Formats: sequence, C-alpha cells, structure tokens
Amino acid sequence: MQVELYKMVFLLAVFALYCCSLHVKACNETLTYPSGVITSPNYPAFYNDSIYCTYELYSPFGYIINLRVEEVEFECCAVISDCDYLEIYNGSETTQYVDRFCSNGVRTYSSQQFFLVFRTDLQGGDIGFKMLYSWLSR
Ligand SMILES: [Ca+2]
Repeated sequence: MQVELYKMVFLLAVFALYCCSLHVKACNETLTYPSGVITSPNYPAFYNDSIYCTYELYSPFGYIINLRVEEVEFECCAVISDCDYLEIYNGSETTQYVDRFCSNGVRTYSSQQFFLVFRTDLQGGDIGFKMLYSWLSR
C-alpha cells in the first residue's frame, strides 16, 4: 500500500516537471509551418518579467519568409536594451541583429530564416507583441 503511495507521488512529481518544462519550452519555439502567428507569452495579457524567449523560423529551398510585426506594446526605455525589447536576426543569434526595438509600428522583414529574441527585464510589463509570417516562393 505504501509502495503504491510512493509511486503515485513520484508520478505526480514527474508530471509536474513535465508540465512545467513544457511551459518553459513554449517560450523557445521553432516554427516550420508555411504560415502562422507568433505572440509573446500570455498575449494579450501582460508578459512576465525576466524572460528570454527565442523563436526560430525556417523556410524550405526556393522560399523566403515574410515576417510582419503588427503590434508591439512593451515597457520601452531610451536605451532599448535597458528594458523590454525584441531583436530580429536574419539567421542565427551569432550574426548581428538587423533590428532591435520596443515601440509600436508595423515592420516587415524577409529572409530565408529568422531568429527572434524577446527579452524582458526585472519589472514593468505590457501586452507584448503579435507578428505574422508566411512563406513566399522566390
Ligand atoms: Ca520590463
């Protein structure tokens, strides 16, 4: 009987770990669908403090990805990297970012692949971002 109880507690612990690690994973997504919507965690409710989310987008040979940033509502500081911001890379994080911003305004980018970083500091939030992407044949 006691063994059964231990087994149940163990399974619950494994489930909790699995559920929470999945939750964290949702913040680091690889998107390989022909089109979709990317939003910040909790959107349109406020995002959390101290998060570092990455999004990787790939398109197959013969296509490019059209990425359209529709909405950006962040805690925004004069020195952008001091508060919450989004970075757009035309490839991987090892390259220089092509854009870094925290204020609203529609922006479009195109590349065969993208790497995006959404970073928030210790306090002060907002609703976050929403963007759309789709593959276009070259
Ligand atoms: Ca903040």
